[in-house]
Amino acid sequence: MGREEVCSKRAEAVENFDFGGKVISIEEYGNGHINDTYLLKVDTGNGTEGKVILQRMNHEIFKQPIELMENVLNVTSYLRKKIIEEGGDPNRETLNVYTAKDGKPYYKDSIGSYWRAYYFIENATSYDIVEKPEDFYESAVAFGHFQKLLADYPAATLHETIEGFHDTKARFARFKQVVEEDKCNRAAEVQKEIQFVLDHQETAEILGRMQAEGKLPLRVTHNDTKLNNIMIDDQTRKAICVIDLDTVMPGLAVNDFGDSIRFGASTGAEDEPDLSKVWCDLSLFELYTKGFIEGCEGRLTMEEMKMLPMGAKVMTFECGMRFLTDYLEGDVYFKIHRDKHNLDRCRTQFKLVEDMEAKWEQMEKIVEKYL
Ligand code: ADP
Ligand code: GN1
Ligand code: MG
Repeated sequence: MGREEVCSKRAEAVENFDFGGKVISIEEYGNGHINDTYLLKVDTGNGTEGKVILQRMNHEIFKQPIELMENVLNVTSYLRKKIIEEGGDPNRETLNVYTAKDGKPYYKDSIGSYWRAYYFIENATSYDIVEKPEDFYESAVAFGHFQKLLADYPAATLHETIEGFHDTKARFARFKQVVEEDKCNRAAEVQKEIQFVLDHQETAEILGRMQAEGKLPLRVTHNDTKLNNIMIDDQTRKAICVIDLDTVMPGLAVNDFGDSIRFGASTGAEDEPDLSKVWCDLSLFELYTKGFIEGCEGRLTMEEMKMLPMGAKVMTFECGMRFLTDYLEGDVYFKIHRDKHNLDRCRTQFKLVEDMEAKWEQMEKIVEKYL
């Protein structure tokens, strides 16, 4: 879609919601890789300016946006009740969806794109890198707590918004197929990275096998627990709200733990081109471990806790493999902002996997301290 068409469809979407005043500005917002996110400023007429998050959902990736919004509404209204029971503020501690003028929790524009809007969470920030270790700890408590709040949620009623999202074994098989096809003739230059994936078949299979053997339970999980999917209060520095609920589905707790580690315990950005800056910081790993186990409030089994380091390694490996798959396919999934962006991202993830392998015993010892 061209820029003009985007603007016109966005304007159409804005017209079809009531944000309580006149929309006075629209800007692109955030660093998500999937949806198109905009910040709207609204003149509410009483001298105050309101803000709204408007998103064009990625229909290529989320094939059933209506089902997805059903999940989001069901999960957020469930969370709302739990948050009230705990004496919290449901307007800040969970996402709140705007209803479109036609009464639906989304708007479908005239070319079939789906738009949704969230109440803006004021005085809070989503971070792309750990600025203060305490923030990372707080995010761990919040992601653990999120899972605890949803522990009794009727999981069977959730739609699977992306099939096999963390089925690492299936992603491994698909990776091999993509290498085989090599549509964009990029495989020759990334032989080292391809070999890295092929050497890690066991990493791709272990968690799925343990789940099938009943050693790891399926729970309602977030499945995309990177630091920028949590809002941290600017004053209290508490992680107040888990956002980006598009992938809330039954999954493994160790994967929620692991995805946070791969993003937040890295000493470098996810797309850092200089790999000498990228390591797995064990003090951050420890802080997150402590916070996550606390946040889950005794819900994790002993086996799950023991497998936390494996969750970190598997999620990091899987994400690297996904970036490499996308690079080989011509950058069709993740948004990129420069040439070889997905390749840079893939390399940071594999560097982290190697570093975790080198630090494996230390990671296990850290987890043991909190069992
Ligand atoms: P994506 O799926 O593309 O990652 P997100 O839903 O995570 O999209 O949104 C992208 C960014 O927009 C977030 O990282 C955050 O900075 C901001 N954001 C999203 N929802 C809200 C909200 N309700 N209030 C304030 N900021 C938000
Ligand atoms: C995507 O939507 P966002 O930017 O929070 C992706 C995650 C990846 C992540 C890598 C639906 O997350 O799975 O781990 O990029 N989300 C989806 O940064 O594929
Ligand atoms: Mg996000």
